[in-house]
Amino acid sequence: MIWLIEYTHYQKKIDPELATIRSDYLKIKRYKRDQLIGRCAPVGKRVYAIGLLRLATILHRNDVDVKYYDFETINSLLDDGFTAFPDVVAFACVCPTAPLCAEMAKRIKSVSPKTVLLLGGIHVNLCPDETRKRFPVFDDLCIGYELDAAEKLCGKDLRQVDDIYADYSLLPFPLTEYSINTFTTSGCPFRCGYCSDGRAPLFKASENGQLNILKQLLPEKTMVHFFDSVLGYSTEGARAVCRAIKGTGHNFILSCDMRADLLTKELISDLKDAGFSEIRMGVESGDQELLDRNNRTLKVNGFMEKLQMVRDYSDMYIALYSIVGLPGTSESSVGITMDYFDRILNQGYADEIKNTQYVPYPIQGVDHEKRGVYLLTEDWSKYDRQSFPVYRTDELSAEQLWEMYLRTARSINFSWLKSCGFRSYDEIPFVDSPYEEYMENTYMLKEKRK
Ligand code: B12
Ligand code: SF4
Repeated sequence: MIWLIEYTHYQKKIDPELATIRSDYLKIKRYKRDQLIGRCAPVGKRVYAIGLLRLATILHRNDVDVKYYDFETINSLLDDGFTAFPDVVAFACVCPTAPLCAEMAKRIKSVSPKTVLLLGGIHVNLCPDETRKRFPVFDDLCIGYELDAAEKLCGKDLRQVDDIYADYSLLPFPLTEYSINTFTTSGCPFRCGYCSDGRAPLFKASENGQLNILKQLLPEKTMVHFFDSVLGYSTEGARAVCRAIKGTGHNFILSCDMRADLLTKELISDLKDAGFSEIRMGVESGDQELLDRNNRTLKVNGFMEKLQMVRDYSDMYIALYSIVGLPGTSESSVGITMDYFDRILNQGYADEIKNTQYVPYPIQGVDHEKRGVYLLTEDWSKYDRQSFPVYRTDELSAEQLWEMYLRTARSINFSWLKSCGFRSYDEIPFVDSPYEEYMENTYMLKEKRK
């Protein structure tokens, strides 16, 4: 018997100032989305790891006795004195949860010394040697993807299953309790300097994101997000995905991540036709020099043209991702970026800008110092996008980076508020609840706004 434990998200208390900024952000977001998209079915609070679920499915289809758990359940079992752990327990982690998996593994080892403990997931694939060294509690690491990873996990050759899918019935809770993420392709054919998605192998999953199955399990108007690094890998690939999605006859509210330079007017119409209400694109920064330094090929002007094209050919909600703290960030680049974002929001080029922090995740063979990034702590549990920076750059200290992150977030909120016609957060008409997104589920926003 093998137990798989999903530990790719976790609960963490965030800085009170950031919590205030985020709660303002979620308030405007609720208002704006209600206006432009309308209400969706209630959002589930749980998170599943579709990669781990695919492994569980491969094992199950090969008659391996396997169970998928979330980390909260295992914590409760341990707290209650449970000792009957199976022969093998394997964890899926991301960088900040690797130390948490190790803590849990130690607790399991202490009550069930014979259980073989394994660690897998994206972080293990990106940084195997250092992870092995730091966490000797694991009997082994499971490096690899899909069938290859499943074989390492159970230690035997498995029957080839060429149509790998995620069997949602293997999840411990009903699917309606989860927020729904899906994908059609893994990995990314591009190589932006700040991102590791291009290091995952390219492989294709179901072209319609399994909407044909999800349709039978979820209510109408459920929000479903496609997280492909690059939808369909190309414009033509994305158009094929749209056709496949349309063919399912779903009635969901769809969003997808999209690389702006792939957009054509035909693709925009196809996205709309397939039922996409929202597209999310990386704007990252408004400073061309900074973007060049980080290998971003799409120019600032070209990006604006793409936004205009989406406006001209659809009524999709446009959300943008920005990153503060890329190598080369300075007072001046942050100033340029805040002005640029103000223009984007107030001239109606986009409906939302999500502000995140750059985090230099450890990647074997990559020397961050060569890019002007110097790590200040080796504690991986702090490597998340909401905590105080774990690094400094040639140009800025960690304190300055943090201050610029908060300043940019505040400025985006204010520009956004203004673009909605309000001068203060109190002017936003009463909404029953702030917008719910995974941040709210996983980070504890206990601090109230003063
Ligand atoms: C969807 C997603 C989310 C979703 C859902 C997470 C989930 N549980 O699935 C949400 C929005 C919740 C999320 C949150 C975060 N995420 Co995220 N997320 C992704 C995303 C877009 C897709 C992940 C995915 O499902 N990939 C597809 C599957 C098939 O691949 P996979 O997960 O790698 O799994 C395969 C293998 O790794 C392996 N495998 C996986 N697990 C295991 C376990 C075992 C035992 C074995 C043998 C093998 C194995 O087999 C799988 C099948 O092939 C990736 C980026 C990307 N495009 O991959 C980022 C990514 C995984 N996220 C990342 C991060 C950092 C986070 C956050 C920590 C960010 C933050 N806010 O600080 C948060 C978590 C915060 C919190 N407090 O909860 C990073 C991880 C970086 C790293 N080096 O660890 C990534 C890579 C993004 C990036 N480029 O920086 N995320
Ligand atoms: S930022 Fe986007 S396009 Fe660039 S490597 Fe990452 S996923 Fe690919």
